[in-house]
Amino acid sequence: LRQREASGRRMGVIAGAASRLDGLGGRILIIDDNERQAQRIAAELSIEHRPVVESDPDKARISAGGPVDLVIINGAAKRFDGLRFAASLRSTERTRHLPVLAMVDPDDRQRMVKALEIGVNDILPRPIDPQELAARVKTQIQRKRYTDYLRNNLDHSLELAVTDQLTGLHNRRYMTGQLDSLVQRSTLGGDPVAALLIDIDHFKKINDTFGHDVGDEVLREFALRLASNVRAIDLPCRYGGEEFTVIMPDTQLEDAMRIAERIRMHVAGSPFRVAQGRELLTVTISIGVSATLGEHDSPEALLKRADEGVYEAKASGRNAVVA
Ligand code: GH3
Ligand code: MG
Ligand code: MG
Ligand code: MG
Repeated sequence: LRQREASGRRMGVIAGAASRLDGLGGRILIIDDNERQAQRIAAELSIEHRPVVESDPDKARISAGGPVDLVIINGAAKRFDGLRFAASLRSTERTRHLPVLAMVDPDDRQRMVKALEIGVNDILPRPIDPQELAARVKTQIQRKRYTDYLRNNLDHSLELAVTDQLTGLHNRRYMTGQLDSLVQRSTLGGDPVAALLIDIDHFKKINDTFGHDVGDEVLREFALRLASNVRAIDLPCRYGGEEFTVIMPDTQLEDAMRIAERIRMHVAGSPFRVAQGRELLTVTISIGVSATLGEHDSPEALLKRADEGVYEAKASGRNAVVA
């Protein structure tokens, strides 16, 4: 059964990819100052695609920044330099990944070579043969769909790798990487890095009394309050379970203490509304604070001192900040 499930999931992935690849009609931007030629190409393409014609390069640039799947450009336009325009699409972030087909006269070897040097995706030899046009356009759009799909998936998995799914804060792995480089910079003579380690008080009791789902709600609400009470340069993270960290670049211990105290009050000061508003819970936290001490300090030692602060805060009766 497990094997069937696994292969079912694989099928799902493939079907998902395929469904993104079918419906190959694309938005095609034709950039050509030869209006008759442009309209002829547009008419050919309009059976399967949505072509738009621009004869003015400034307007074409604006259109290219919008939702476009493919650019067809006259490489031998009269009123502007088509190949230069194609090169500028390549050097602009927004249009870098757009496939470009350049219409070139096959006898014009020089222009042909230049087009390929610029990195156009394919050449459309003139005069344009409708079947060849359809085939080359289809190939480019198919590739575009697939690379878009891969790029979206990559972005998604990169985000998953650095984000805690329950709270949306940074996760421990991301925090550790950032902390390593910040501490290294500070030991080389940079400003101190401060760390807060925050542990929710008697969290087990919240789970035991109201259930794990309410516990999760408390974690999410806490994360919101945490994120809105630190500065833009600080990194709030879920360290694990009901423990959180805030990494504070360029921060002295005293400033970190003040921010920790502000967070503590914003948590203890107003109750958490959970379970669709049916419960109001007073939540408190214990915070340990530390800051780097010079050239021999390390991320591990920094976090250990913050952890000792948490331990003392708990021992002193909780709902406290200790450096
Ligand atoms: P203390 O004041 O000493 O910190 O007491 P505590 O109950 O908060 O400490 P303890 O470490 O004993 O309990 C932490 C609990 O957090 C235990 C664990 O089941 C719960 N927990 C960890 N991760 C999650 C989570 O993602 N969701 C929920 N709902 N509970 C979690
Ligand atoms: Mg704990
Ligand atoms: Mg504990
Ligand atoms: Mg706790």
